[in-house]
Amino acid sequence: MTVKISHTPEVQALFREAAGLNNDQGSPRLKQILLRLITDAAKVIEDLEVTEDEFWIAVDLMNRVGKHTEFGLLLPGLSLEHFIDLLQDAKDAQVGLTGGTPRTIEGPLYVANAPLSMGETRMDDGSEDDVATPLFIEGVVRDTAGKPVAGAVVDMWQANTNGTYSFFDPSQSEFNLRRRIQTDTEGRYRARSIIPSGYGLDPHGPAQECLSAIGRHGQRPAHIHVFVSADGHRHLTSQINLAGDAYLWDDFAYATREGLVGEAVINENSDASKARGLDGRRFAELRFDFQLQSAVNPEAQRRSHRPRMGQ
Ligand code: MBD
Ligand code: FE
Repeated sequence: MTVKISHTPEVQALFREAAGLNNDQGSPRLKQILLRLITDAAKVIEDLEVTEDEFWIAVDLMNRVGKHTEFGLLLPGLSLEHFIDLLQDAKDAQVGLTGGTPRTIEGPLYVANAPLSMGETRMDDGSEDDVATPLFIEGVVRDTAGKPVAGAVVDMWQANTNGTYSFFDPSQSEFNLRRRIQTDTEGRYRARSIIPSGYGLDPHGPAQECLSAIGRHGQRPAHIHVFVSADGHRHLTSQINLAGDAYLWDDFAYATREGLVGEAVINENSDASKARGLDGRRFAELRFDFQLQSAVNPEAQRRSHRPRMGQ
């Protein structure tokens, strides 16, 4: 017989006290959330007969995840960042807010205030010219009626050929592979970049340690992140995930979605290469258009207030 005490009045009173409900200071919202978390954690411990050893091993893991700033990786790995998207999609559907490019997770590797260019830019610093395949990205930002949106800002960030991101990888130059591009009068944006490699969790870090303990990898397909914003339109957080990657539909963070797969088409024609300003070597082209919903209120034009680097 398992012993159950979490439902008793004494223990419920203890949890309410611990969540601050017996004082009139602090945040009622935080008290509400913490009371639920404490109560649900207690039920997990009780119902699954979590041992003292298991409890303290979990505490140690969480300390190490925090010390390595890997919560922003582990929680997407446990599907919760994607779940927040699914929940927002369901709320949108309920009020008839549909259409446009699907949202998908931001992930933890954005840096705000990347250089801003008009119409076109180059995203990479040239340091991988010997090893990277140049990638020409272009597309149009439209509204849900199909009308081009001029002056939209396409804020893109991606990994290099090692699958690492500037700032988080201090060996890369500042803002390498991070750019903001404002669409021209016809809603177009263009960027010269490189084909990114997929991202993998640090194999020796605590997030991967946790995933390995449940038989999972920590790999993402090659992808390019994007925020698209424009006056009067709903902010979009999304990604272009590259077709052909072995992890396209086996993404540890569950970010790939229908409508968010782009194809980097290889072109080996040396004249086309030269016309692109290259020396005749192979390159790739990726066409990706975005569609923005209208903003139902001014707040909808803005991205979430998540704390971010560089702002
Ligand atoms: C990434 O590059 C990423 O996009 C996500 C979602 C999680 C970890 C690394
Ligand atoms: Fe990423």
